[in-house]
Amino acid sequence: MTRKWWHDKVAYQIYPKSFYDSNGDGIGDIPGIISKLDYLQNLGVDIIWLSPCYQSPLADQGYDISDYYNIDPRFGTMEDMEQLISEAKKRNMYILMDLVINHCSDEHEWFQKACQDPDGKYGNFFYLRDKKEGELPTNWRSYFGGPAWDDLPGTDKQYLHVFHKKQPDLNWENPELREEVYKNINWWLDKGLGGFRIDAIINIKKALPLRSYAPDREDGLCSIHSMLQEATGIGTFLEEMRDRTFQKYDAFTVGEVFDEKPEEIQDFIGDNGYFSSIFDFNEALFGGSEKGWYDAKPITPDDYKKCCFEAQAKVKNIGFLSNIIENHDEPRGVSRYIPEGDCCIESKKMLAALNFMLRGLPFIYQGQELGMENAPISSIDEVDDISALNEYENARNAGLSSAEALNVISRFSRDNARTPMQWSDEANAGFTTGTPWLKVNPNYVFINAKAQITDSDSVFNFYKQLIALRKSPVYKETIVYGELEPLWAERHNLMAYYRKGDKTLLVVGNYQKEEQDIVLPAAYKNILLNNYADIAEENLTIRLYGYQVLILEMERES
Ligand code: TEU
Ligand code: CA
Repeated sequence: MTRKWWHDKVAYQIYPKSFYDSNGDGIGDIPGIISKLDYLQNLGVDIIWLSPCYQSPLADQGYDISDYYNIDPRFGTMEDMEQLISEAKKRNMYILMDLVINHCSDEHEWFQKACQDPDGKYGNFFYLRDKKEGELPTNWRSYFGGPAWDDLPGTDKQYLHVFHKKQPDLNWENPELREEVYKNINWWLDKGLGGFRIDAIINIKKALPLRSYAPDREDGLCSIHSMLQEATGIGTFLEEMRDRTFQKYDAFTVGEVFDEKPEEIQDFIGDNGYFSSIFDFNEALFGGSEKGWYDAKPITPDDYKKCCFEAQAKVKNIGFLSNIIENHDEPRGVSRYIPEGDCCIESKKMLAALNFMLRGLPFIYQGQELGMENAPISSIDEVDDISALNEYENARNAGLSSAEALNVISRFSRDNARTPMQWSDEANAGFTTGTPWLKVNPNYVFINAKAQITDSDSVFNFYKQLIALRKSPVYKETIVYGELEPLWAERHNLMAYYRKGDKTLLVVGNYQKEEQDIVLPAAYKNILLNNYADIAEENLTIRLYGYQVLILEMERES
């Protein structure tokens, strides 16, 4: 594996709308991000991924772009963006933007022109089909519910949108469209971006000719996955994109890739892969159901461990996974992966260490470093997320009561991760002096950055230690490149693995509130991290406290 400049880095995702509001309009913005760069530098972050802040009607919070060359005024100006890039550079940090190229907004000029002249140049930028009475071009169900086809305004045609109807899919089969995409990517890279996080990329290749598949719900529609499973040849597009853009700049790219097959790992993230890295969604996808959120199965500690190890085994040392416990589409990791009722400082730190020490690139989502939790909702009217609103309907249609459906939504809503960042115990968690666009989680009075920065036992300072450890000259080689080898994989509520490089490290977490004994295979040399003040040991036996996590440097095996 060729070594790359980004391998030893730590990445952090910012959801601009909810990070920090600099002008009191209740919406986070780029000047707000600039003012918090020192906070991120203090934490130890090197790479910052911004969720979209391009011009957008915000139907899907910026994942619906109406102008790829402009910043939405709600987030700031192009000068602000340039300043962010240069301020980051001064701190040896890199900015990644979100590359949303499966679809644009229906308010994008291309779509407007397609409506005016569907048979002209821009009609071919989209998937258009003649409208037939009582029959859709295909029976696909969009990810956000309902048919994936809608009427193309002012015409006798329909257009495809695998996400929301305000997100028309771009036709990647058209070379003219691809040229426009590459031009835009290079334009941004010329501004000094470090690279991109690449949105929903697996959807760009449709199985042709477009056709219907067996329905999988009462609505007679089928999941987009039925089509994607049959689609082949995405590699041709991704190779072309890499060669025409990222490669020339040695940019870092991380793909939002689902459903990749083991034999495809090399193509995606091997040397000269389509992307630098892809996210590991194995844990997030666990328990998911074709029927929807209401039918999802909760994940146990043993499942969590198994998912992590599976993902690691699939990638081995072919490339680098990007490891997450949450992002802007998922519930908070601590609320999801820690058994109900057990969410506390110790268990949050345990989850942090188990995830952070995996082989790959750690990504922290804003507020994760504080142990931010899911947000309580008391009524469906409080929900903003279009995906959650659809899943609520879906659950109701399946017969759940409104209280039951609300319960489902509060577990999975994307709003859980989108509530404002908790900076302090002042009004609105110090996020804004105005009215926040989304309700602040009331627990900000005790979970906030200000309190945690000065508390040496805080989750924040634990993350800071984890980051420092990854960067320490002594352990870096092992933590970044060392192999991962599971230990005691069959033990219940225990997750342990070695990282073996020029040093041998053992990471072990007691994934339950009850104590649990382990017998070390060999003596340890150093305790690199411990979420408790002490360690209960006798010879090689350690009695782990509830949710205790240890990172031990072991004696080298001969
Ligand atoms: O998400 C892609 C994706 O596959 C979604 O279906 C995701 O699983 C869903 O949001 C869960 O409810 C990306 C972005 O991360 C997401 O925020 C956007 O809404 C979506 O693409 C469309 O751009
Ligand atoms: Ca603002």
